[in-house]
Amino acid sequence: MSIKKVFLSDVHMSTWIHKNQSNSHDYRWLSDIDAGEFSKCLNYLCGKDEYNEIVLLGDMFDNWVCPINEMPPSMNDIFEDPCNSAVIASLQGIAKKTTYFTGNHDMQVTKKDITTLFPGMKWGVSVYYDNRLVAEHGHGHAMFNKQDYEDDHVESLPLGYFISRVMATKAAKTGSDSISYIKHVNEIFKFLVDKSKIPIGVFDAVVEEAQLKPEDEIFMRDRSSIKVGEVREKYDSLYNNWLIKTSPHETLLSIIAETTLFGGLGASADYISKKDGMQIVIFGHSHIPELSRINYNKSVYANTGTWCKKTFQEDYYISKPYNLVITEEFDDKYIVKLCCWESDKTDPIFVEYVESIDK
Ligand SMILES: [Mn+2]
Repeated sequence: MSIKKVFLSDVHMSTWIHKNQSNSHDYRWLSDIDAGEFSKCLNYLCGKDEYNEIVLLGDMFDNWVCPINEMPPSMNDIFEDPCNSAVIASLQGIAKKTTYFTGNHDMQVTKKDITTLFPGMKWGVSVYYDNRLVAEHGHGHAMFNKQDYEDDHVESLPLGYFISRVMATKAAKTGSDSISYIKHVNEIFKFLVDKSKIPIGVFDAVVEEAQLKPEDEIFMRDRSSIKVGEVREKYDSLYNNWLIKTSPHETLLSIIAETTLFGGLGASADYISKKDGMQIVIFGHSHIPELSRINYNKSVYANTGTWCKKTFQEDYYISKPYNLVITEEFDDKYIVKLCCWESDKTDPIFVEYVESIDK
């Protein structure tokens, strides 16, 4: 007998405020087709008793991807939007064997929200531990996306929140993909000598791409607003804050985590594995499904990828979105599988890569 666990993340259920206006493109990351496939996958997992536990690893909901000139939706607006009702019903069906962890795009979701919406679902506190397996969304290792309680930033929101708002503004205007900020981080990281300028350099690049000006206003949930130029000033010291609070090494890793260079978020997985003796490290967040060896080949890093086809980073590892990570625990070993969902198949969970690791 083995214990099978399923790890899923980055579904990004949202709303489309402009949907009744002809001058706006659909800026949501999760399309209606993606949502339909995710719902079908959950229903499949619900009917299979062999999957003992389901771990939702963050960014299930999303109130970050919203143009700056709109007041962002409340979580209730997202819960009640008919475009999410099928997925929510499917999640209710598997609630009793499921734990919910927040990511960055759903950091405003509360324990009360989840236990009310999904009776029986467990609320996970920041990190999932099971012996020497650790799983978390991963944004806590990334410079632009870790929640910041200490500094006088806006509503404890990280810089990544404003990057998402700016990219959504571009997406609403032009209909083009909104996750291309990774290209800017890659470029700026490679060529900039003064690393402390990276956060503002990336923010400036996305602001320019969205054709915004410093005096443009970003509408917030509490009906206040903040100017693009003010955001730039408030987060100017982000890099130096990381240096003060962590170490030069962790600061460097937190930038690498925002890129696709040097292993991206996998470099943080390698660091955790070595530091804490973890055999399996599972992250989401990057939208890059991955299964690789870390810690001198002694440990495994898996990434749960995404269910949003249009944000899928297809240059890496596997060629399809709709990803799942499945772990199977035996007395003496773990098997970790990186999978894709293909609804037209007899067994719709298609195993792309497998790693086996002795306990
Ligand atoms: Mn994320």
